[in-house]
Amino acid sequence: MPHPTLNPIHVLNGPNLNRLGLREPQIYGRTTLAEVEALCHAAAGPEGLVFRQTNSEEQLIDWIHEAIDHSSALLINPAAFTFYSMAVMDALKMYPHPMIEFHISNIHKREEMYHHSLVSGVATAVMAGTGARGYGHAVRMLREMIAERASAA
Ligand code: DHK
Repeated sequence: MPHPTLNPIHVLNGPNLNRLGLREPQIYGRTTLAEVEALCHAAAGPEGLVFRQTNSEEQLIDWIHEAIDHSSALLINPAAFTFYSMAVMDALKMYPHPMIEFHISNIHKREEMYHHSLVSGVATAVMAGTGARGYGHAVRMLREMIAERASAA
C-alpha cells in the first residue's frame, strides 16, 4: 500500500542495462535487470518504487522530468550517458530531492574514458563498484535521506 503523503522512489537505468546478466559478466556480473528490479522493490518502503530502463537519451530525460514532479528520491544509473550527456546532466541539475548516482562497476578503476562523470557534480551521493547488489543498499540509503529531510523540515 503506497504511503499516502510520500511520492515513490524512482530508479532510472540508462543504455545497455537491459542486457545485464549477458553483458560483459566479468564487469557487470550475472544479475539480470529483472533481478535488480526485484532487489529495489524489496528494499522500498511504504512510499513505493518506480523502476525503469531505457536505451534512449530522450526517454531518460523525460523520466527525469517526471521524477522531478512525482518522486521523493532518485536512484540513477545513467550508464554511458554519464560521461558525455550534458542534456542528462542539465535535467538532473533540476532534481530537488535526494539523488544517488549508481554504477555497478567501479568506473574509476576502468579505462580513462569512464573516469569523469558529468553527473557526480549534481548528485547527493555516488555509489560505484558494489556490483548489482548495491542497488538495494542505495534504495535503503535514499529512504534514510528522505526520512532525515522529513524530520529536519
Ligand atoms: C554501466 C554502463 O553501461 C557503463 O556505460 C558505465 C555503468 C558503467 C555501471 O557500472 O553500471 O560505464
